[in-house]
Amino acid sequence: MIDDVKVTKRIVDRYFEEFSDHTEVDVAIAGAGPAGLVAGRCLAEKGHKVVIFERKLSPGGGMWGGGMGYPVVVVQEGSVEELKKVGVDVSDAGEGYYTADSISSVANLLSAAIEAGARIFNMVTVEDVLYEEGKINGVVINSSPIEMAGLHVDPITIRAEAVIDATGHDAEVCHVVEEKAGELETEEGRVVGERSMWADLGEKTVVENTQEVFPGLWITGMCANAVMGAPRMGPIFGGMLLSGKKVAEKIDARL
Ligand code: 48F
Repeated sequence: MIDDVKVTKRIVDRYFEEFSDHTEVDVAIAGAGPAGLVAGRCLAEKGHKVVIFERKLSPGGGMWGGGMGYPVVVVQEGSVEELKKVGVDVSDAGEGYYTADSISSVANLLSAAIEAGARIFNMVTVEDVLYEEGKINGVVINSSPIEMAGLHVDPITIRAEAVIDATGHDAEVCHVVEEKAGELETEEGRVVGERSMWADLGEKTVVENTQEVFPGLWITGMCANAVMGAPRMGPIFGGMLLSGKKVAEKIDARL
């Protein structure tokens, strides 16, 4: 016989045990798009304790829908291995372009991050940072449904050695930091905002722009181009994957 209350208790007990275990981590990542997922997987593979907070119900960010809802993504030479190594079936479409099913791409990136040990909590929004003595030491989170309902409920705090802003086009964590903690350590000192589509340049700059922008705060993926005022690139994803890998390597070297 199935006891409904036992089902409830199993859910609550497991959730809070796992949540409590991730209140102090090596790396906290805001956003489970492709860049955040690759960063989380690579850091977990290197033995770091990683938590990823994703605002939406479904992690995966902007990768599910491919281009304009056609569920196919493009990756290019030099990044195709990043999809192959997590088990995505990639087709050579000629002239250095490769295609993959976008749903399979997200599913495999997600599964690989989880298997490596990165813990993803969905429906959690990063709304602020823990800022002590000149350094970002964690993230301040709230339940996304609370945020969406506009309820006046105080958030809670997670401590982390390093925080990654992987929130994509909106660069949400960086915006909070520039407003509340101080200038970013970039040439402009602030989030410049992304520029219009130019895939060739955007794909290069997204990797170059992957960096620490404030003590303890790192940027990856589309967020890196948004912060630095570089172009968007549409449904080509190689740069996102390489940026996630790069931020993981940089943080690993620091921790
Ligand atoms: O937007 P997203 O996929 O960012 P990305 O990993 O990849 C960008 C590409 O998808 C695409 C592109 C590529 O060529 O330009 O847009 O850089 O994923 C960002 C994730 O962060 C979540 C959001 O729901 C999405 O899943 N997110 C955004 N703000 C917050 C957040 C927040 N404050 N707290 C938690 N999650």
